[in-house]
Amino acid sequence: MNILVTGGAGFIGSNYVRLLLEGSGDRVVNLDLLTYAGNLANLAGYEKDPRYRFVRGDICDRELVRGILEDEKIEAVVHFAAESHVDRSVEGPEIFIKTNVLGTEILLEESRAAGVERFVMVSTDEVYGSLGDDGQFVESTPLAPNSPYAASKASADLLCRAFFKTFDFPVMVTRCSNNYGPFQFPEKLIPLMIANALEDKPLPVYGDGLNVRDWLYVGDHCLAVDAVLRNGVPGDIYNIGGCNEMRNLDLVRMLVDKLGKSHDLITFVKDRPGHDRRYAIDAAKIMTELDWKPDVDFQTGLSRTVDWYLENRVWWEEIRSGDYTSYYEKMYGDGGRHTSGGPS
Ligand code: NAD
Ligand code: TDX
Repeated sequence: MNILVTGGAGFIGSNYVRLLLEGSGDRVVNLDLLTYAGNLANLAGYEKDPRYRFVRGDICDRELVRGILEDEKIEAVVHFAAESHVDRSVEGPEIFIKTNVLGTEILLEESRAAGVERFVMVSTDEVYGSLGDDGQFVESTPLAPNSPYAASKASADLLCRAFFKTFDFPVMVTRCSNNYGPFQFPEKLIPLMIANALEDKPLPVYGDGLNVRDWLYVGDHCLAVDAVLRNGVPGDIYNIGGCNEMRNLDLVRMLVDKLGKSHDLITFVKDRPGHDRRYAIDAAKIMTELDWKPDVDFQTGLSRTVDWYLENRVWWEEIRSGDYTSYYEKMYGDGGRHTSGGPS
């Protein structure tokens, strides 16, 4: 198959491109703008693979998208490209609407015109909003996004529904829980805590630290997306989850222990506005219909991840010494989240 992967230089996208190049005979075109989150180092070594082509460009560039779809005779699209960080969407929602909503619409429209046969939209569990102490999101849970990021993903997710209902365009939507693993940008919880701990810097836990996330190893997410690409039913939605709920504070403590650091590094900071309390995914549908299940248990995945960040210090040190420094200062420095909260 000729597959267009968008956002293939990011965290999940690069893991997915690697899966395709190593585990299938497919041709892969990777369209990525290389924003702050895109990094060609994530796919170092694959540039020379004759089945792989990288194109630097914007999914909002209609002519470019059209050209790639035609020239490469693209049969399937797997759409990861997005602005992906909730905190950044609180600071500046506009780019989230442009990339996540308009970009998705352009890809859908051009893919339909080009006769693309399968389109996977990588959505997120955040479209469902927040849970209380009980319950899990199922595919029919009403969408109730709370952050600008989540609202932009929900809009894109619903555009996919509209393209299926209106045009019979063969799009499948996945809604996955929190990913972790190699190549995750160190603004997200797990890599941020690992990198800070390794540099003996404070570990900023938002609010009381009792918010719950369901963690899934990135390789398992990629296998789930691939199962949906190959065997998913057009028009269907697939929840993907790790069956692995953790409170943020417990997770941070676990990381501190794995790294042999002091718990005194843990610092409670001002909460994220609109912070969703709990996510939990019922992934029974993809497990029964597509025979997928998470393979990597959390302790194994977390140790693997910690080892990767230990062995690839240059990768994250370079990121943290660039533009990211000013982001970090803005978010966590004076005027940012330095005010202490903590469990009551
Ligand atoms: P990421 O931020 O690491 O990567 C996003 C990639 O998209 C980057 O390479 C970036 O350069 C590229 N990109 C951004 N704007 C672009 C544009 N206009 N045109 C082309 N490329 C552009 O994100 P991630 O964590 O790998 O997430 C990938 C996808 O998975 C996103 O759609 C996200 O919403 C979804 N998702 C992520 C998680 C998670 O836990 N990280 C969970 C569920 C769903
Ligand atoms: O410094 C921090 N301290 C902290 O307590 C950061 C960065 C996060 N947190 C908390 C907020 C969340 O409760 O940790 C939890 C996880 O935060 P993120 O890593 O920012 O992830 P989250 O907001 O849950 O969203 C992620 O999962 C769903 C991805 O970033 C999204 O792209 C995906 O859609």
